[in-house]
Amino acid sequence: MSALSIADELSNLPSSSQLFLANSMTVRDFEQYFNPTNSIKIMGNRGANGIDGTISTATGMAFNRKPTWLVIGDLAFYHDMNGLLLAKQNQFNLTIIVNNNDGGGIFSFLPQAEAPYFETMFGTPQHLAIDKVANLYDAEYFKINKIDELHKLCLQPWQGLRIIEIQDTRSHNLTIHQQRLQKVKERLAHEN
Ligand SMILES: Cc1ncc(C[n+]2csc(CCOP(=O)(O)OP(=O)(O)O)c2C)c(N)n1
Repeated sequence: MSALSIADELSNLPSSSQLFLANSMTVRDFEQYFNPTNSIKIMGNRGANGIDGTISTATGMAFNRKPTWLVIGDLAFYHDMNGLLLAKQNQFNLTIIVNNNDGGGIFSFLPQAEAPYFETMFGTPQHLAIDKVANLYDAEYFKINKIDELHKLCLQPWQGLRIIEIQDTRSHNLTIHQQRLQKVKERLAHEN
């Protein structure tokens, strides 16, 4: 599975849903490829575009008890991990989809992706186990690798805090984006 299939699948969210988009690739992917079938509320933290405070802000969005989704990369997730405490304590209906590509996927799109120091300075993999984080905060945890599984989770009602981990690699993420862009270019060339 890939980040783009998350955007594709969440387009089926029911109209009562709310969606919070993390900075880095998530907000860009959804801006370019998200095409919701229902009218849903979408929020994000732009401004200085920090990856800090994301879980806390999404938890604030879930304060109204509506079914709320957060899509986030692994680094932004770790950065604000203790935001999960507030969601746990209040039993907000928050589902967090962590796109775990073990580091900052966005940097693979930049020229320095070829540099010898790339992993240490930009990739910054943390090798942390998200199921253990879910366990710490009593969140329901799912690790999924098929779009059908995400499809089912999107449609079924739930209570409380859920964490859905989708594992990817940064190189696969880059390839998927290049392929999707190529398809868009071909379609546009065909239509013009
Ligand atoms: C507080 C803060 N620190 C550092 C950065 C620089 N930065 C921008 S994107 C990014 C990587 C984010 O990685 P991840 O959350 O896993 O998302 P992905 O790039 O894989 O989509 C970093 C470190 C930032 N924007 N904000």
